[in-house]
Amino acid sequence: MHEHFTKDSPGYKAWLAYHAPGNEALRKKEAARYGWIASSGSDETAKAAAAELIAGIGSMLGAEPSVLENGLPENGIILGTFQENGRIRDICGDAADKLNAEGFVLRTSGGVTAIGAHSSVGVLYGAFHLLRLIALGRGSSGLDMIENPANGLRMVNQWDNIDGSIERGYAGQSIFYRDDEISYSPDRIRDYARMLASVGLSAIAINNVNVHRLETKFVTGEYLPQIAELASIFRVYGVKLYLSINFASPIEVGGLETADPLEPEVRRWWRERAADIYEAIPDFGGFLVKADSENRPGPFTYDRNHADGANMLAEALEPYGGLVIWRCFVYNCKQDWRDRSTDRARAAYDHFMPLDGAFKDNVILQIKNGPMDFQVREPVSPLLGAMKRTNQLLEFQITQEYTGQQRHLCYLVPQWKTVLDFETYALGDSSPVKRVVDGSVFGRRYGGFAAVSNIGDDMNWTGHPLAQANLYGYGRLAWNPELTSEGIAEEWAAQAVGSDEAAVGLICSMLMESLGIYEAYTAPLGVGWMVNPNHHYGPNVDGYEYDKWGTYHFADRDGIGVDRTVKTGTGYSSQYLGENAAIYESLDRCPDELLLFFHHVPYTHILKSGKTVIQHIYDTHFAGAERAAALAGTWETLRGRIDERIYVQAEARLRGQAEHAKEWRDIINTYFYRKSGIADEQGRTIY
Ligand code: GCV
Repeated sequence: MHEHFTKDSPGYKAWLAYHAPGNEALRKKEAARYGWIASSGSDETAKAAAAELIAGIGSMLGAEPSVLENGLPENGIILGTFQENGRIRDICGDAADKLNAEGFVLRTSGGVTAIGAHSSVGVLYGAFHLLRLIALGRGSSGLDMIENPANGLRMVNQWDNIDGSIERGYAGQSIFYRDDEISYSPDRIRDYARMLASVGLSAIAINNVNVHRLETKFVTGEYLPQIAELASIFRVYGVKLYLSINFASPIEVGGLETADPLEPEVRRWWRERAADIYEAIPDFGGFLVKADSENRPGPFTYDRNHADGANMLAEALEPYGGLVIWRCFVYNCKQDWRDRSTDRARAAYDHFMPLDGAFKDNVILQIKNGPMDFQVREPVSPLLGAMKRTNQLLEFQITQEYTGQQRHLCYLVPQWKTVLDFETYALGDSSPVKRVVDGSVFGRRYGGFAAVSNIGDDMNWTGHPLAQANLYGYGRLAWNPELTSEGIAEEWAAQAVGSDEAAVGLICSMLMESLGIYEAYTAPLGVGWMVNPNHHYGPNVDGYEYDKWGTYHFADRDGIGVDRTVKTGTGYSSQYLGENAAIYESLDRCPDELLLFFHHVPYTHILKSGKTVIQHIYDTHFAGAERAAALAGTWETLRGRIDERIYVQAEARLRGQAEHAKEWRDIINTYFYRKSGIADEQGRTIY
């Protein structure tokens, strides 16, 4: 069992801490407004919504609202579905017609605030939103708002293994598994479900996409009863459970001799598994599949393509409304450095673009946001927007595998916003990525966001307490990609840290600066990698240059960068549509921040900024290390103004980051000084 679990641990309540607002007058006003609560829903989700309001309002406003079974006093909250409650329907009026199945209306009429929706989960989302408004001091005046989630699928992927480890996890062990067993605290799972639902997340794959021996059996009767129990906890909060499956399961647990997707006995085996799963979990979400990727089995073994593999599984899940989420992270992981034509960045497009239109309707392709692998800076995957007849899900990585592993502060929301706002030119010039993946550009039925979660059993969930902002922000963006990075940072900090406005302001400024700082002292100008192979932490400029999983920057004494042009390189730039292809192909037009992703240039090449590449490397690395030290300094000014225990958790990490940034600075600067022989114009210390 998970013995150290306690809800009073610092950071445990995350953004659901429900701090009392600092402004006493406001608190009194709101307490008067929300004095009672009447809920008409009787299912578990409706009850959870009411319970959350009671606890949250009690904690923030000083008195729990009274629960009304009958009668309608003046100042309070009435919540429920339009079907169940005529009063709510009347208050919400025709706003109800503008809602989809998960949306909600918040509307005040006289002293009554109604939370109305077509479904209990919509009501739950409305309750969490009202609590958020109260926490932010925005709940005191009359409300009139309609919210629908922009994306149908809003998912997290746990890369958790049954031995309790988490692939790329930086916040302790799994909250789901321990010592080769499914083992968890129901309370902790419930609190995770609450956190997910509070930002509108609605789906979870509970095991690693690299499906090992025991996890392969999750689709069998040996594990299904326990998995069904987990599903029932998540169900209350509107979160559907998915399983990552092993493509070779028919062989490994089914005793068949093949997993060929066109073999009738293999298809039958999967249909039987689907029947068993839906018997145990009637609202099971579906399968998440990593196939023919990084040595995992897949349809290529049988000379079949990915549509053959995905469609076989889709056929098995179809009778129950289940989905197959098929990952596009398929590439040759054994590139030889002499081979300049193989290009990992090209791989997803090269594999999947020819299959556009070949997938069944209940298949969704999950595409990583960048074509390589969650580096701090990559161009947007050209596959997004290219496929017109295929459902698409955008995959982000909340866990900070390449962005400081939750030891460094790196608020990723601005990076995700750049991806979401990227114009794909898929249909004229109004098809940004966010509109492609929500399904609207091509009228697709399914679409949305998936992301690798960053939580573990550390008491504050994410190790670095400020890394909670990434999970929070991911959920908020999946619900509404129009929200701003600053707005999300403010929301998170005010709810998680408390009501000292100046402190919240400082934390927000730290969050907003952090991505740029991390980028400044790590790999330059979009070239990526330069980390230690395997664990991916810390500088190692040639780590991947000389590794069998080769991923290159091609630095030599004359220059650096990967030539991905059509004219002289791998041709990757041609995978983009419209202007994008021309911009990336052109050395003059390519934006500085992606220059070395697309072009191999001499160190003396002049950037748009007016600096040479080599001077840019020196300047950003000196400045990046200084800015990392300044982050730690800013945090020190918060001592005594926020919860001391949270203060201490982050202090140690920020100091460590400042030290580690110096190591990055020195290793990168020395490497390029020795390669190029060109001195720093400012004569600073380079070892
Ligand atoms: C789950 C990267 C990570 C792997 C991960 C893989 C993936 O390569 O380093 O740990 O495997 O991505 O997304 O499947």
